[in-house]
Amino acid sequence: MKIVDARVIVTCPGRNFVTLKVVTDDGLTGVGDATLNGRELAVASYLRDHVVPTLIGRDASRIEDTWQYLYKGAYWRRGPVTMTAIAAVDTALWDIKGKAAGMPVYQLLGGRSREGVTVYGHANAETVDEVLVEVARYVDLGYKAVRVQTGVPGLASTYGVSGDKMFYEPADAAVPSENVWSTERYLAHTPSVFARVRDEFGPALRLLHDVHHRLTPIEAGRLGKSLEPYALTWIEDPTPAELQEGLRLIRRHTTTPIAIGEIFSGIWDCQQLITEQLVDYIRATVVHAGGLTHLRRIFDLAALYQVRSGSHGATDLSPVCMSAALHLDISIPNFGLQEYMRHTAETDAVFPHGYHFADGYLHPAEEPGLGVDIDEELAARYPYRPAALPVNRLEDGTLHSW
Ligand code: EZ4
Ligand code: CO
Repeated sequence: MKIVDARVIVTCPGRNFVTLKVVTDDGLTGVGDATLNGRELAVASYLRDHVVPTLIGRDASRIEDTWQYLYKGAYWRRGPVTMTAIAAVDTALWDIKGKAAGMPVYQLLGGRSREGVTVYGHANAETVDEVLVEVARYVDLGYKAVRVQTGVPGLASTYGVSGDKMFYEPADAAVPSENVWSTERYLAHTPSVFARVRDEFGPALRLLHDVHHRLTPIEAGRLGKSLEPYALTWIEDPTPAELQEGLRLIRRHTTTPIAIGEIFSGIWDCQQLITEQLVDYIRATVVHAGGLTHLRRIFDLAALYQVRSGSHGATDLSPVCMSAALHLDISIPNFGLQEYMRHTAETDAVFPHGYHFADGYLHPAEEPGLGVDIDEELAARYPYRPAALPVNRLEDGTLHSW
């Protein structure tokens, strides 16, 4: 089963996506997501110029060996561009493996460990009154878990809060737009949001909140402590995590669970977070953390330390990534939650897929492989448009962590 072709497809059906499509000599095809939000063309070039030439003629059945070849063979290890490119190849090869075996990929990963993949949606609005309406919309759709974000009084705009509620897109301008941040205003406001939401929806609804890396560890400890009465399932990215030991300080001050990892590219970004039990959920995902092969390695390590998965699933992760993530989610023993931001109808049309949402759960496709494809003709109608994530400044103009 030799690889005879590998195409890098860049398309923008409402937002940019990069996809790798691998073709074998016996006519099988596999797809892998290679989208790195705001840095898409760097990965497209990495694949086209440096990876594709090494794939032609390679045995498509050798998934692990190909992973090691691309990781060790490049000399330059890790990093989001490299790991996203490796992820695309790895995902496409798993897709091909499933098709060759005549099984959905989750069967090759050990079969089902649960009936469905519990997902959470994003309720966001400027005010608390408005966000209650958004939470209710998700509850009416059957969601068991909802992430809640509001604007902060006194701040003009806040990352994670947008006009379009179901199809939120943070990469909103070719040159980054700018938000202003105040930790003081945010910490004063946020507990009142969750007091209202918990009071309105009762104890069973799982509530989450994303801090988007805005706080220092001691500030995050204070936030977690102030949210304890409202029993959140997690606070996400309370602080940037390059300094893994920094999470110890948060742990000393709060029992609010912590989820980190949407920007991680591999196991070396989180091995201390996991082995010291400094987080409760690891949010790495297929496309940015080296594909199914490497993400499974991270989740296996996490299982030893009672850390669950909570994979990133925003709109910049294509339906190809979501399809792959669901096969892992349904099979691993330590699944926690899966983020699920809905894609637009244009995106869904470019990426026909077999997964579906019902009553708060996503269900992976049952056909052989990952159960997702890219319509290349349709994709060609949507040329790339530069779009970057916003930056964040403090009120005095200091560049701040987003
Ligand atoms: O900022 O996907 O939890 N979800 C998030 C997302 C991320 C974007 C970055 O590309 O934080 O909105
Ligand atoms: Co996040």
